[in-house]
Amino acid sequence: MEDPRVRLMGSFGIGSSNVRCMCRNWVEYWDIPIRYATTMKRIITIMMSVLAMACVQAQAPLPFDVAEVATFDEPWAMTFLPDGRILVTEKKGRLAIVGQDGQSFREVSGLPDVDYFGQGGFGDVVLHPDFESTGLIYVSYAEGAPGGTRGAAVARGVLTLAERGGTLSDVEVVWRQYPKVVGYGHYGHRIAFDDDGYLWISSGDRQKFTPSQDMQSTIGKLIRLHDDGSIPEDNPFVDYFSTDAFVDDIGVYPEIWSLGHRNPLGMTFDLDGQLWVAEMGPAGGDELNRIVRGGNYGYPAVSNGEHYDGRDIPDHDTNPDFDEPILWWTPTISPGNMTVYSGDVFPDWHGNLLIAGLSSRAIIRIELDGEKATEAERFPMGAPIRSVMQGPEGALWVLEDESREGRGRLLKLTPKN
Ligand SMILES: [Ca+2]
Repeated sequence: MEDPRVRLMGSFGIGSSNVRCMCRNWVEYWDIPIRYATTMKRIITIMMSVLAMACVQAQAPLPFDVAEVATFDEPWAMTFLPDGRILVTEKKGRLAIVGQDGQSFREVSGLPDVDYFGQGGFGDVVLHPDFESTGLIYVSYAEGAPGGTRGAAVARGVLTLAERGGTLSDVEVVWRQYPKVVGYGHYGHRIAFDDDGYLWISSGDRQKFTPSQDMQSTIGKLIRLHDDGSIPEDNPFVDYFSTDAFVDDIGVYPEIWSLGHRNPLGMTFDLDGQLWVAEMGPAGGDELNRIVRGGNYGYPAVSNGEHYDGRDIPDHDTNPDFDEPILWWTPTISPGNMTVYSGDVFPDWHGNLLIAGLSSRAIIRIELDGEKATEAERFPMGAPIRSVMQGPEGALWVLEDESREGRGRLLKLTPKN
């Protein structure tokens, strides 16, 4: 979707002569008695000036310089190594290492096989919180299974860096989405660690709708685990079998932290440790959710969007049993990922959320105030944005996702002087 504010400007024009001209036309068209016309004209001129100013602001030049660093084939995610180099995943299954100058391009071998098709393939990459002592990295990917079924999986392995690249060894799968289903969409599979070292995984609804409300499935959920994949005893649903007569005590529900998610692709903790998730809505209704323990975010029972075939989905405000999004978007922004900005290079953005926008082809800046969130700014980038991350010095690093052309650039954003 294009930025609606840019559309506004296109339809109204911003020059003062346009404003005057339109006012005259309106007055003539509506045949307003002449004694009101001057006042009306003044009011409308003021209104149009305010609108024009807003439009000018929306069209203001980007507050950062954009430098192209490297080019990748369908890049999906990135993370920074302690030595400053960047790990970049490509959906077809490659894990690349590249210097911040775009040079010294290397590959990591020993990765799990990925099931590349549709939205599936290689996904996220994050370092273990104690990477420097453990060497562990975590990767997510789509995994094939008998019968043409698929599911998201998260594996970890020890990354050994060498002159000519890197090797992943001692690879073990720490989580698998359950159950595996047919289809190629909505894996989710964003990975994050919190300050206490818990492993968080977002699990998409696999375009299957109702499993998001099914406690015997990890589809459409947020998952919280120990770093080795074991289940924390204080997860909200570990004793769920005692509250539901139809489930036994060997289900997958102990992994679940929250439910009713659709395709959560953005997941990050703010500077106060609060977890936020940005997820793709259906036709309309993309969401920014503030995650609470055991929360139910309503999909597919409620959504501020509708089904793609036009069928209605009741809006969130029709059912207070579900947790409402803090922000939602129609037209959609299509969040690719989300990060919190903690650097000093863009001081005004400290503590803000930044969302990579795919269909919106933009970076969206969100200001937080406790439990509230406000869209503060939207930076048009001219391409679908898959990922935005903060680098070690506080600059922003961006991955484009021009999957149709089979290429996507790695960009570095620094403040304009
Ligand atoms: Ca709706």
